[in-house]
Amino acid sequence: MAERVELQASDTLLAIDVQNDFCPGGALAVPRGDEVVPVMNRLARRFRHVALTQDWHPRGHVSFASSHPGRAPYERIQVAYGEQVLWPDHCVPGTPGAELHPGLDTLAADLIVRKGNDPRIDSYSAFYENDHRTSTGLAGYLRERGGRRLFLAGLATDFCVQYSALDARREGFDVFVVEDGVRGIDLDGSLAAAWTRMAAAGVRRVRERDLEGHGKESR
Ligand code: VGL
Ligand code: ZN
Repeated sequence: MAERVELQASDTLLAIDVQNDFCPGGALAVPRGDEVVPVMNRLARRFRHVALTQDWHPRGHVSFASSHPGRAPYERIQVAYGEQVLWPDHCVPGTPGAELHPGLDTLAADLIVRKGNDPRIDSYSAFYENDHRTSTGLAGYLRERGGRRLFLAGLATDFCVQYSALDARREGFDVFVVEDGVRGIDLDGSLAAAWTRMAAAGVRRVRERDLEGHGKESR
């Protein structure tokens, strides 16, 4: 059942990894990933607070298959903090793939969080790197600003959106994922598993049209 949600001035829109490498033509293209851009732009106009994330990996990053001789993208290996999926090189600072999608309206954003900048640790989540211990500081930033509701959209549903949503719940936020504002990679059923795990954690699944009102006007 769709629920209707009235937007409030203290709500934050968290736009996850809307970067060229995750869009068609990019190094780690999410099918139809670019379709989140117009949704995100419409959403951004309705929130007082917008934070963006960028996946940001130095060359030789542990998550790159190219860093592990003999390994291919989408294989899994064991690293210090557990299992790691190996990816094509992506979101390397200074490359066009790391840039936010050129159609994304970033002017309203208060903050850009970059994650995965440690060559030894991957970071799907906007809050914690994949060792689940190293914080990006985002939870503290959001708490200091006061709101407790986060609305997530972006790429990819089953990786960075999912990990961010689950960590946000652990940090005590009320979390909504805007389903028409996300697209998934779907590696071995990971997309359905992600929705199941998010629901079990109390993440609420909404559509753009279920959101009512305008956080910007309810000052
Ligand atoms: C992502 C795989 C590797 C994502 C980032 O943004 O979902 N997925 N790095
Ligand atoms: Zn990455």
